[in-house]
Amino acid sequence: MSDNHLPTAELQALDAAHHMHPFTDGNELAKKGARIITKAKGVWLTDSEGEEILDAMAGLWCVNVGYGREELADVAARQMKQLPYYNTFFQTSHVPAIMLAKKLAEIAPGDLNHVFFNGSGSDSNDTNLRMVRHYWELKGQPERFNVISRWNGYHGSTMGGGSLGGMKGIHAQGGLPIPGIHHIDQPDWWSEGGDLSAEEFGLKRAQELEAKILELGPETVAAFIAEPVQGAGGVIVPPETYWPEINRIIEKYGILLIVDEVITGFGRTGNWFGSETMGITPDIMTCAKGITSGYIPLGASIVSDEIASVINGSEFAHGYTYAGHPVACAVALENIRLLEEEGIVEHASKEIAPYLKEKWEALVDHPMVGEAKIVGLMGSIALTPNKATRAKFKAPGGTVGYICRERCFANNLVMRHVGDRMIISPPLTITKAEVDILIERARKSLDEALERIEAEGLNV
Ligand code: PXG
Repeated sequence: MSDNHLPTAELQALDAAHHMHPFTDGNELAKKGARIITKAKGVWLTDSEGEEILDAMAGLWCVNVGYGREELADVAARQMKQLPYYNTFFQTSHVPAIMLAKKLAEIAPGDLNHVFFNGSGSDSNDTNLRMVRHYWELKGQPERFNVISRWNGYHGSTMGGGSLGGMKGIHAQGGLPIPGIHHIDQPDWWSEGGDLSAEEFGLKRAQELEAKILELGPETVAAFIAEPVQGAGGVIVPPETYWPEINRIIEKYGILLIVDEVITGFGRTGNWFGSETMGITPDIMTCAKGITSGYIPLGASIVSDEIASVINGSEFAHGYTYAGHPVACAVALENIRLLEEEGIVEHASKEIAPYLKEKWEALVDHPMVGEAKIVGLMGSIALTPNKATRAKFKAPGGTVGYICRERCFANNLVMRHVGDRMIISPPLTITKAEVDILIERARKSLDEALERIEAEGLNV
């Protein structure tokens, strides 16, 4: 808002003194000083030094309509003046929650017609976990307690979300996973596919679901949860054989499918939802991030007619103070209006995605880039010292990715690393000219990273 702030060094010192950052080594950051973002417009961030940075991550995969949309600010201000807060507990409701629930029911696929609002993706998945278990209790099958998810999936960092996720670093802290959560391997052909073709591997990894169901006992399994395309895990696009086989297994054993659309929802993969792109039929869909383009926190569990009819039959002892917050719902409605009326989802999928795909996939000609994957506007490249063997670097996983990310940052491009994969997920409003800048900066950063790792002998 204001350019009139303390000097960067002072802000960094205050940040280090008082601000604890998520997923960050605080002492390391304190030594280095955080990069401080002060404003943003479109796909461009400005930092406290006045540098302009191309945000190829849309914040944290969320700013789908781009930064600086005044319509969203205006609607928030209007709603705050009219009704800044009211709850949806104890038989009350309000207009923004009602209208957003109706809208979500309209745009969500299949018979997902009912919305339980939450505050974020993590707590939406906690809701989902409790809801599927309670659903089976109400159906007279309380022994259906187990939920299956995947290693290297990400479903948040609350006790439930962190347990459902398959991030070993999260599980290592604080006694996770909680009981009744079981993980199967991910469909990451590049890292784990060995000598199998991608198709064979996709099938094999999907069949792990069946093996796990049989191991646990089919009558004890409540649900399977997965992202259509793993995001935080490194933009892992599953082989084409994967989801059809998962569909077959879900149907065969009659378990519920929770599709975590926190990243893939609201246009990210070329359709409104990743479930459409991947051909899957969720019983529950987890939404957050792009639902408001990140302008204000909101999460939603969008559930099927069948689940709602069972859950609504008695009191579900669950809910958050800010569930369906009127300001967040009003912003979400306006955000969806922009996505629809300005044809942002369609433009991104028809105009930008093919253009970006061509340029992104061409990065495989870089000596350090193995595979390049992209679906809609989420993409990844795998860094490797040997493309033919899909080798990993001898340096600990993530060392080379981190160097590459640092080069990107120095070149005013936000491109993240997950281990030794580099990932992008730009605002859906990115233009072709901005795609060109993204790719040019990515190449330059890759070249500089390669130079550095060669100098340090890390390129093996
Ligand atoms: N599900 C998925 C698929 C997500 O990507 C969550 C749930 C949790 O949402 P909240 O709103 O509680 O954060 C996420 C969030 C990363 C990164 O490093 C990814 C997320 C969050 C923070 C960092 O890529 N995804």
